[in-house]
Amino acid sequence: MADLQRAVNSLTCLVLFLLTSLSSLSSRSSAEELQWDHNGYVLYCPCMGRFGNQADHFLGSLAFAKMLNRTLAVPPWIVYRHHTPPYTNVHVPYSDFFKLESLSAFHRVVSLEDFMEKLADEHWPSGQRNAYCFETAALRSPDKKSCPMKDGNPFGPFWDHIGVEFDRSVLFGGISFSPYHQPQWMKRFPPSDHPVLALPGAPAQFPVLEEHVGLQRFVVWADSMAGEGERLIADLLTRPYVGIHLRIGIDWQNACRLLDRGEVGPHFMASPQCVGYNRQTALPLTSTMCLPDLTEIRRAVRLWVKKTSARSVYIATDSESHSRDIETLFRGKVKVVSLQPDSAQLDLYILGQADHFIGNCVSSFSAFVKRERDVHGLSSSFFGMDKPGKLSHVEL
Ligand code: GFB
Repeated sequence: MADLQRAVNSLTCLVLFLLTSLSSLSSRSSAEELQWDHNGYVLYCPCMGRFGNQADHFLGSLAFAKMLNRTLAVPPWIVYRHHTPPYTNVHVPYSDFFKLESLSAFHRVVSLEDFMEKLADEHWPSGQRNAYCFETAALRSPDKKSCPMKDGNPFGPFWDHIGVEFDRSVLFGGISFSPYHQPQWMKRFPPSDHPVLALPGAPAQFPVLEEHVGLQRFVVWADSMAGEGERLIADLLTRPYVGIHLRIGIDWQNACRLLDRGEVGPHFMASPQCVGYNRQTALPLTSTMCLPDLTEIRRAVRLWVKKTSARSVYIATDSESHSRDIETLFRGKVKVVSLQPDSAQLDLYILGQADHFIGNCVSSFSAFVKRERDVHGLSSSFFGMDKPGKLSHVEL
């Protein structure tokens, strides 16, 4: 009798186990299946600038999608590999660098790749693919009525990579991407008639608006990137370490000349991050802040190494690292490390984790690091500005 009872018990356990497994399997597969969002989608090409510029635009686009209550189709990053193989643009899925799921805490997203692979055939088929752009942008086309979606690089290669041809253009004017025009967007482009808003560029401003800076907290490094970054930090650096970003290459020298010639004011590229967003009260932007010379680099590094009792310095650079000059400052007592990583994102990761960061106020590459550090309450300064002003953060 006892044996029979044991057998029944085991059978019951087995049935329960099978039922639980089956139900978890079915809920997993239904969760993984992408459902079409009847509130519509926003698609765009991150066609302006390199990583830092694209990241600024990404935050604004995320806010725009939320404002219209549409799912954001998160585009891949465009990496320009014109000097190294494959000598062309590389389209890197968002999730190679960052966790897509962390964005969902703020708003609904899908990767553009998944959108195309799993949703587009049925819900946005060829023949029904509208392009949306400002009338002024269409004026550049031969017939003055077509959105320049695929004109030139990186536009053409981007949409080719995604596998999209556009069938028709829908033009608009008199509206901007700001919340002020939200009602007009909803009225003009209801998702029932315009399910997919595909735009030639990001529906966002550059640099990122002050109210969107805080969205950086939803941009979380992928485990693979964090793992590789942590391994490098553990192998090469001794804490505390100061991370510095030397943006001093030839393109940057040319850009900073505009400032020297007085052709731009204090608001120049990413500079609102340190001079302040308010144009009336913006602090002066000096040429040292844009292009620090060796004297300034040495001064700032010496100051922050001393302040933080740093035992190593990590130099990320687009050009010369000046590591010898920095080493001699400390007579071998501070370890100076500079990699030439294949992926610029590893530099960003290591700078983000430093005990103190000295960035370039005008560079959006530095701005990415500064925003991330602000999220985690880590200290940052800029060359030519030891005490950057506080932003009047609007929490999102
Ligand atoms: O990121 P980004 O938009 O910042 O462009 P800016 C600069 C690019 O240069 C980065 C490389 O995306 C990297 O590919 N780079 C710069 C670096 N600094 C470093 C570094 O420390 N380490 C590594 N590994 N790579 C804007 C450009 O740059 O500058 C615009 O987006 C334009 O297209 C303008 O050229 C003048 O805001 O600094």
